[in-house]
Amino acid sequence: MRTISMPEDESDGAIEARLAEQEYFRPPTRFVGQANETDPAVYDRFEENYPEAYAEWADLLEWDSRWDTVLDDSNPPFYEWFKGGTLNASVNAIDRHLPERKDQTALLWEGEPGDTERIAYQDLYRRVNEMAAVYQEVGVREDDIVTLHLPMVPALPISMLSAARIGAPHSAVFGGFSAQALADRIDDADSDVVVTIDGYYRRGEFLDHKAKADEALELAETDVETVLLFKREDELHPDVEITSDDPYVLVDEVLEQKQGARVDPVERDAEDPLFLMYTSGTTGQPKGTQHRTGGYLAHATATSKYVLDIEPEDTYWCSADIGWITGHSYIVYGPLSLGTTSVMYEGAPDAPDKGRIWEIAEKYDVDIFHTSPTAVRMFMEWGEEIPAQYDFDFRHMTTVGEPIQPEAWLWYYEHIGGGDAVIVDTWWQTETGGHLITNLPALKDMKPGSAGHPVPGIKPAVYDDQGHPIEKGSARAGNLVIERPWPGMLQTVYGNDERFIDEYWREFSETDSDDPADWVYKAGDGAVQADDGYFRILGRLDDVMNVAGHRLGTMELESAVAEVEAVANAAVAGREDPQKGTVPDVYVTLRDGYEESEAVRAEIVASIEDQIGKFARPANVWLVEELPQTRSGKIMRRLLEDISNDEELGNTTTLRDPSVPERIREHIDH
Ligand code: 6R9
Repeated sequence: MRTISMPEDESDGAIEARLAEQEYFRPPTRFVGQANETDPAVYDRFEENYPEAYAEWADLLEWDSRWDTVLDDSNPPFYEWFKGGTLNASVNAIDRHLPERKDQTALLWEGEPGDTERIAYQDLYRRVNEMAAVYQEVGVREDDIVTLHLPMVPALPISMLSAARIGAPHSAVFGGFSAQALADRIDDADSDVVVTIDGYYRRGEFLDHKAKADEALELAETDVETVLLFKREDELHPDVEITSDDPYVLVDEVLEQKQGARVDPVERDAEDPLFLMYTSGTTGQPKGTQHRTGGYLAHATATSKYVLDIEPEDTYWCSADIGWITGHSYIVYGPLSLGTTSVMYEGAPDAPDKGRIWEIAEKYDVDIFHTSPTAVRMFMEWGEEIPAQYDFDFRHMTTVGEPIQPEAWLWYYEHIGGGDAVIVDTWWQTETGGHLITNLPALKDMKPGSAGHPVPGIKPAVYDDQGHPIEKGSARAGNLVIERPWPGMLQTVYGNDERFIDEYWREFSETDSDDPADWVYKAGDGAVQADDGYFRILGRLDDVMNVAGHRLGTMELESAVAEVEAVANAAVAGREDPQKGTVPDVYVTLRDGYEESEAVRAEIVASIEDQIGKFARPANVWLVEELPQTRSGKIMRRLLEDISNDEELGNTTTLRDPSVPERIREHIDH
């Protein structure tokens, strides 16, 4: 792993000296004194009493009827959690807080232009009930899947919670995804109701968002019956048009008839799905990660309480987008189930200037701050003078989504945390629902660069490629696996149990066994476990890239490139990037009769933007004469990665023509 280069000034030396002499950092006393989990026995309790101890997590929720069995593992890997229990997620996030905190702010939303909304629990209750009535009005019934394509506006959590209220699983598609990506997800889920908005603000510009839904309706095979359209402002944006034969319904018009409506929450079985979240895998087609209601909500809520240390009185801000899993678990479901105040920000961190994040932190007196290493590296590049101009004081800070280099960690600790906030580095995945490897912050020392210890009851291990466990402290890296089930785990890949088994279980499990001990979950990440038990996560081992904390499949990118007429063959390699972690480099050979040109390059970039979204734009498009292929015709991406990262070439002996990589290197060098 490449490290970040620090600016050439005094702090450079100081930070390095500190890292060299100090491997662990004790959690600040002021934090420990008030933490939600201070009993070191919690680890042993969960270990000795697995899986029953997870009842403690479920007990943080309000159940309509209590479960009979904490874990039914009779049919691995189709585990069932809190079997026999029933509950409703919107009741847990809203209704149950009303007696005590109806006037407390639930969502504190800040628009990019500076408009704000404070939504108290009582307001959220009203708006979620009314929106649930809108869903019912347009014919959404229990178990129908509702697709949400919304930016960071209150309509997004409201649409999620109201779907949950009537037992309709939501499938939120990140707002930055293209029309094609939206259409693919609508089709895979066979979802005939879509929720969108006319537009939103990004760096001062109003982006027409409805245009993507228009196009997705054309592209999708599914006959979408209704598109519920929110408005970003009081009036529909003048550039946005609706014609009478569209399936569009203005949400506000229906809401007007539904004022004061109350919709009884549907009692959901703990195992009924709460939502789908599509994520990239090793094939071109994204997978619909299916999450259950009870286990997921228990996991998100308990980790929000014990890892993020959220109290109802706190103002908590996670700067992720709700369209990804981090926002689902740690902006919406976890924090609201605890009855806290959760901040949402619509726009870019540098709009109108690079102080925006800290200005919001100061304005709302944020206590707990949650962001990605990519953001930390960006803040670091912008300079510590910027946060220094604002008056904010975090008690707790989180990182998520990618490995954080010790230098970036230390900068975050000193310049954002002021040296007296605790930091948790949280490792988990869309599939895991909630944190799996991260410290309970009052109980374990911080170790920059390491995610830390497993969450109580979680059993991770590192295996070599043959499936043999690698001893901790051996300094050998291997495959990160989880050896037994946990409450927040995905139920399956939507509509495709086979793929669920193939992608996550087959490699390290005995798949014909009914004994859960023979089933091991493969995370797809590389990891090392040190002598002290701390896990360090190294990044993806499979064909998945982590670009600025966003997951992208190499195959997805390659199929987008292959759509371009001029392209004969395409391969995508990850290039390490000091800010985004990894960026995609595209290598392409052209079909006979096509010449290398800027136009072809532009077409390739445009195709990626159309098929996936602008956030997936490649760093480079290299048009080359030949790709490194084995004698059997397999493209060796690994070698391209060596070229992209200017590293020594790995083994080239299996190549049909071993001189190809060097020729590519020469070609792109000038
Ligand atoms: C929550 C989320 C999952 C992948 C995961 C890994 C990487 C996440 C990390 C981390 C190192 C951490 N990842 N957290 N790597 N340290 N603390 O990000 O979900 O979008 O599904 O990505 O992100 O590679 O496999 P998702």
